[in-house]
Amino acid sequence: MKLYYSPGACSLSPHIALHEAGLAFEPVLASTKTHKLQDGTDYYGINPLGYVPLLELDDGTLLREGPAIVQYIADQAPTKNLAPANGTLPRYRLQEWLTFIGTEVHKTFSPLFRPDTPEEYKTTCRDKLVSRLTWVDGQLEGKQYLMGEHFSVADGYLFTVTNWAKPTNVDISGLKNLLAYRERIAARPAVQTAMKAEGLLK
Ligand SMILES: N[C@@H](CCC(=O)N[C@@H](CS)C(=O)NCC(=O)O)C(=O)O
Repeated sequence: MKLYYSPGACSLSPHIALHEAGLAFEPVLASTKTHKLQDGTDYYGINPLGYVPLLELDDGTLLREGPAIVQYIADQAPTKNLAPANGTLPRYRLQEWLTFIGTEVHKTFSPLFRPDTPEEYKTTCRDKLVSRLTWVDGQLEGKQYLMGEHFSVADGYLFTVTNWAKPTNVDISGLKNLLAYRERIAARPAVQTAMKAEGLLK
């Protein structure tokens, strides 16, 4: 498999999932700025949408969209318990989290990275993020992970997008459960390996 990624982008979530799953893969850097690979290949020729993550399976099949990609990865390593079994209520709970993180958190951060976003709208995004993450903070009360006692691919995704709070000036300093949870995730060997591979940690 190949994972097309950009350092620190949302592709860190499947990057973490691949290491948690212990699967063999090749990371391929695709710049979200130039939309080129390191060898100069036009990334639009591989993913016409131009964004990461993108997972290329061994038979050349391309899988897009972070929440779908991390569930695919989890299902390749069922003994690692990165996602509950398909068709069970806990699996829908995981999908509920992945959808929430994607639509309510990830995509509210995105405008904060764009230089052309009006400041007024950036304030709206920051307020919405604090409100959504305050709700997450309450959900984490008394829990190790989003799904309870076990780390799941939703945790890798939430960790990835909340990494962006600092560079975008979203104040999560009062969210004690979320901060403690982030420390727990950051300490995981697979998370450290993925972050080192992306040059985010020494
Ligand atoms: N819907 C996609 C969104 C992915 C996305 O927003 N990727 C960003 C990085 S976090 C990106 O590659 N942006 C560059 C671009 O859109 O050209 C998913 O959830 O996988």
